[in-house]
Parts: sequence; C-alpha cells; structure tokens
Amino acid sequence: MIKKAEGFYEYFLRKDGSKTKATHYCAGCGHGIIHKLIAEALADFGLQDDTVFVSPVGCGAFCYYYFDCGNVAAAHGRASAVATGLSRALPGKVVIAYQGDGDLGAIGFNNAFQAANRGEKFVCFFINNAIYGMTGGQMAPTTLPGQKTATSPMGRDVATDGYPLHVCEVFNQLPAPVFIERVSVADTKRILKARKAIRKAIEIQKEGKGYAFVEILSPCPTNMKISAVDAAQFTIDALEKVFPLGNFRDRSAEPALQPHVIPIKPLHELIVATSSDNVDGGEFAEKEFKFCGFGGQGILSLGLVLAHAGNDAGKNVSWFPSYGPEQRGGTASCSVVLSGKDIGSPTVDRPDVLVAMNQPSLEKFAPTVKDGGVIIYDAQIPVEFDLPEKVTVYAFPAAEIATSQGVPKAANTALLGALLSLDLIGLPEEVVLTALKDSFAEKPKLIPKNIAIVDAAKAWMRDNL
Ligand SMILES: Cc1ncc(C[n+]2csc(CCOP(=O)(O)OP(=O)(O)O)c2C)c(N)n1
Ligand code: SF4
Ligand SMILES: [Mg+2]
Repeated sequence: MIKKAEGFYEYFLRKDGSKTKATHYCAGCGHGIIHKLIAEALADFGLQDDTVFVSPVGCGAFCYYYFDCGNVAAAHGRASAVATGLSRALPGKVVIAYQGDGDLGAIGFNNAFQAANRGEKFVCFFINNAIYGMTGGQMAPTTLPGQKTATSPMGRDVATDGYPLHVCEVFNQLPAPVFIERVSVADTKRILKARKAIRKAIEIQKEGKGYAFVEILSPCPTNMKISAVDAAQFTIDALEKVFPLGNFRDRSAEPALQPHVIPIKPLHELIVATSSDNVDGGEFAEKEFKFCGFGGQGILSLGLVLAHAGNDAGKNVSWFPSYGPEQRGGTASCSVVLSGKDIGSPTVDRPDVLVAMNQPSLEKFAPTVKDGGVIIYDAQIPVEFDLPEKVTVYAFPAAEIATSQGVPKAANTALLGALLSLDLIGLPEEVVLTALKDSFAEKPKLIPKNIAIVDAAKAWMRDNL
C-alpha cells in the first residue's frame, strides 16, 4: 500500500474537502515524489524537530504546507542565502534549501554558488525540470537546445540563449562541497537511486559534515505539454543525455577540509548598542544630520564619530551611509540621527543640519534642509546657486584650517570643531572628543593633530562670527 510519508503533516491545510492528503502538484510532476523521499528520510532519521526547510519561489513554493518541520519561505532565488543564515544561527540543526532551476540556476545562481564555495552546512536539493514550471513554461537556464518553451517558441537557440547550465559540473570545481550527485525521479529504478542520494545528503547534515548538493531531474508534464508517461520518458531520453546522472563527489568519509566554525555572538551583545533600555534621553530633542562630500574626504567617518558619541551619551542613534560607486572621487553621504526616543527611520530626507564638503553634494542637499536649519559648507566650494533663505548658512574654511595644522586631509575634523562651536550636536563636548579620539584607536599619532584642528576650528569661529 502506498502511504503518506511520516515526515509530512497529517493533513495538508491548504487543501479542503476530501483532498486534505493531496498536494497541489500536477499529476506526473516530480516535485511530489521528491517531497516524499525527503519527508521519509527526515522521519526515518528522527530529524523533523531538528530541521528547517527553506522553500523557494516556483512550484515548490508551498513546501511549508507539507513538511512537518521548521519552515521558512525565501524570496525568489534566495533559498541558499536564507539557508546560510539559518545554518549559521542554528549550528547542530539540519537545514534544507529546495530550489528549482529558474530559482537556483537563474536569479539565485550566485547565492547558491557562493554558498557551495563557502561549504555552508546545509543540503541543497536542486529540482531540474528544464523549465519555469510555476509561471507557465518559460525557458530556464537548463532548458535543452532546441526545446520549445513559452519564451523560446522556435526552440532554444544556443547562439542567442547559451548552453544548458550544468550546475553539478560547475559546483564540482569548488573545493568545499562534501557531496554532489545528479539523480532522476523519472522511473522506479531511478527513484530508488534518488532516494539513496537524498538520504546520504541529509545524513551528511545530521553529522554536521558540510555542504551537500543533489540535482534531481524531474518531469513537468504540464509545461512539456505531454502526458505524464511521455514526460517521464522525455526526462530519461532527452534530459539525461544533456545532464548525465551520477555521483560527482562523496567526501563524507574524509576529514573536513577546514573546521567550519562560525563565531556567533549572543543576541544581547549585538543589540546592546541599540537597546532603548540604555537610553536616558526623553528630553533630548531629535536631531537629524546629513554629511556629504566626495568619497575619501572622511565624510562617513565624521558621521560615525557623531553616532558613536550619541551612543556613548546614552542616546538612540542611527548612521546610514550611502556610497557612490567609486572608491575615491565619487560622492558619498551619510545620515545620522540622534534621539531621546526610538528612531523611526535611519534615512534623513529633511536634515536639521547639513555639512557639505563638495559642490555637487551642496547643490543636491541644500534645498532639503528644514526651515530654521543650518548648512555648514567648506568655504572652498564655489556657490553658483541660491542657497535656501530660511536656513542659516556658514561658509567655513575647513580645508584651509586642516592644511594650516599640517593635515590637509582632516577637513572633516575641522567641520566637527565648527559643529561643536555652534552647539549643533547637543551632546557634551568631552563625549564628542572621546568618540573622535576613539576613531583613531589604530592611528594614535593622529589624535593630538586632530584635537589641534578642532581647537583651531573653534578659534576661527570665535574670531569670525
Ligand atoms: C523576483 C521575482 N522574479 C520573478 C518571479 C516570477 N517567478 C516565479 S516562479 C519563477 C520561476 C520558477 O521556476 P523554477 O525555479 O524552475 O521552479 P519550477 O516552478 O519549475 O519548479 C519565476 C520567474 C518572482 N516570483 N520573483
Ligand atoms: S507545472 Fe510542472 S513543475 Fe509545476 S506542479 Fe505542474 S508538473 Fe510540477
Ligand atoms: Mg523549473
């Protein structure tokens, strides 16, 4: 008698009426067979309570209706990335990523490939039916040359569409995976071999040995537009020719290539800096800053000093950088919020204070400053547009002051001195200076020079305002 595997839920809640034990898969679809093999292995190994199953987007999207274990649904292509996070956060548990050929071979290929290259501790079941099943039969990376699909009605043309992607063969170039095998569920003989590979890959997880990958050739009669019997035959005759079955690698009996120990910090250590329990400042009025300039001017570091100072003073803080694509010479900005309350969003669209170190950034962000706010910009910047009227604007010689102190690159520190002078930060000066000094922990020689620049900036403000 054919029985439902123990690893499944007793009833599949998505189905009602008399069909509570039927899946949503089409008749003759390989997904259902593969599900049964996995569910059976989980139950046989007693792993249901120790397993998290990551569902893909594709026809397998509803795995969580069936597998009686932990379930997480990933965005399209991201199952291997989600599985990476889960396996690192839950050492000792079994993590399964289940992905189709569109999901893994196209949108998510890099995620899956990098996870395999890192040798993450999870098993990836890769369901290759040579088509996008769920969305109506579009060409997949594994579609065969000449195969007709909704998006290759004349048949896949390798001249324009490339060749079918051989994922096992690609992954087999990587040093880290422990197990790689390609199997099929097109007939009973093949299903028995697939069963063996699936069990082996899950056992490798149970023993915590590392990354395992099983590609499973699987019929999709609906999109192949043929009967279930013909689809199974097509999988044997056509798919296997291009994707030969077999084991590529089994290193499960060998010692691990490297100890795969990921340092994990307890959650309370990670969140202590942001916990509201730490915050004293109900009275502290929220301040929103935007720092902007060229990459390399230290604009992000300046924002970071402020954020650290706020944190040290027991305020809620956020620091949100935005990098240009270039390492040097592109524009960069960061938003910093200091607050006595919880911070709603770390992005700052309407700053109270804008600090600008180059012309394009000043032009871009000056109109966004709140009425009654403040703009401080480096006096070297030529201003060729009308600055907003309802804000106070300071042209401050930051670069000149830094150069006069022998550190031309530290114009950002001069701007910090200007902020302190104008009392725009709202935190005790010694806290801000400590954060500044801390930012040079690895270059202590620069501390006195930067303190001198802050002093020179304050002196300029005193003498000129
Ligand atoms: C970001 C994003 N892009 C595209 C889609 C549309 N989409 C849903 S499933 C799918 C392809 C599924 O094919 P495959 O991974 O081969 O799974 P199958 O259905 O064949 O098992 C696509 C493109 C989506 N849901 N999300
Ligand atoms: S469309 Fe294809 S892959 Fe999707 S459930 Fe039906 S047979 Fe299976
Ligand atoms: Mg598919």
